[in-house]
Amino acid sequence: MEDVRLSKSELNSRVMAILLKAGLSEFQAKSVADVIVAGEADGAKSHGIYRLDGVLRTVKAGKVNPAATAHVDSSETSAIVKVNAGGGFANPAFELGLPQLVERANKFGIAALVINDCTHFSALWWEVEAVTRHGLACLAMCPSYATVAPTGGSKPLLGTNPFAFGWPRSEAFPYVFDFATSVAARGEIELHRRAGKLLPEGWAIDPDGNPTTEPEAALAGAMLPFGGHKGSSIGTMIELLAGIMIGDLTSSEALDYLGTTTLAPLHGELVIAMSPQAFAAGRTGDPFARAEMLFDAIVGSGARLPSQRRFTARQKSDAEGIVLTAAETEQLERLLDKGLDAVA
Ligand code: NDP
Ligand code: PYC
Repeated sequence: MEDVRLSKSELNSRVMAILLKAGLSEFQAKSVADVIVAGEADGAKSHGIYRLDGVLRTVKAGKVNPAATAHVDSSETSAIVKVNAGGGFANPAFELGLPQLVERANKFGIAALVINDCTHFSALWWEVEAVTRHGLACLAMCPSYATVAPTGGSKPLLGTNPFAFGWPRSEAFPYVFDFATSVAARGEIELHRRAGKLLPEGWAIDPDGNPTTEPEAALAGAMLPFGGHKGSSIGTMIELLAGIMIGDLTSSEALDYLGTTTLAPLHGELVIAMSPQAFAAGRTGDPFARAEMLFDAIVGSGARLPSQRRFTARQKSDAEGIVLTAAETEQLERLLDKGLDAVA
């Protein structure tokens, strides 16, 4: 079998068909398919179609409700918009809460979207980019399951806890960064394992706490936070804000509930939207114009803006389609043919 080139909408139809066959409702399947296809189109392989097996495994294990209907769970006047995902995926719950988050951020200058009881497996740039499309700056974060040892420790107590930020730009793609607070996303370790490649030094420790470059030993041991004690502290902050503060599970509790790291974790998510105009009101200068000067200076210094690689990949996918390897096409065919029987 050879490489196959598909348009975004063709890939979306295939992914939708797989999710519907696996028992997801239209409501759940549409948002999940959109974020997976966006990951693939943006060259964000660790959160593209590779995640489908995990989604199906989580459905099969009964650890996500594939037919959940999310509902808004907060008063109409609060700056905190709460959406309960009902044990379903975070993505449809985010879509449900987004209009209210935008409306409250415009009204109060700042607002938060709290998503509770959701299964979250996807990249967070999806959420922050959606908020920036409304002229708002955005922070998003969530716990994961405990696979990261705090700096100096040998036991996995923190999640890979992704952290993303977006700033709107009217004439360009938004400024967006989005990263795991571990040295790499766990999906990267699994991709190294599948490719038979050693990990870079400094990514992980084995179950005895010794440094390792073996993906298997890293999966059994712990990953390390990025930037030593700094990443360790940011990962801990995410446990506090997007776990404990919103009354949801920490990464340790999520792992206890799941009992394995081979499924997608159930916990909460926090998305904060801010209006730069409201914050800068009464001060000199347009915040958007000033931001552009900063971005120009960064690029002018020889650096690149985060997410530019991804946006370039998106433009290429939009123009030329998405190329799937023979193994990836076989994966999609297997999942469509066998449904939940295709996964352990
Ligand atoms: P990466 O290290 O791949 O990228 C981190 C960010 O840094 C990206 O915005 C990237 O932009 C940017 N970047 C990379 N190199 C440069 C550079 N030289 N100059 C400027 N910017 C740069 O991310 P991770 O592997 O840590 O995370 C990957 C994904 O995994 C994220 O989307 C995250 O949300 C997701 N994730 C999700 C989890 C969950 O529980 N749902 C858990 C953990 C991670 P670019 O993409 O353009 O290279
Ligand atoms: O890549 O670390 C990761 C991850 C965990 C849960 C979803 N993605």
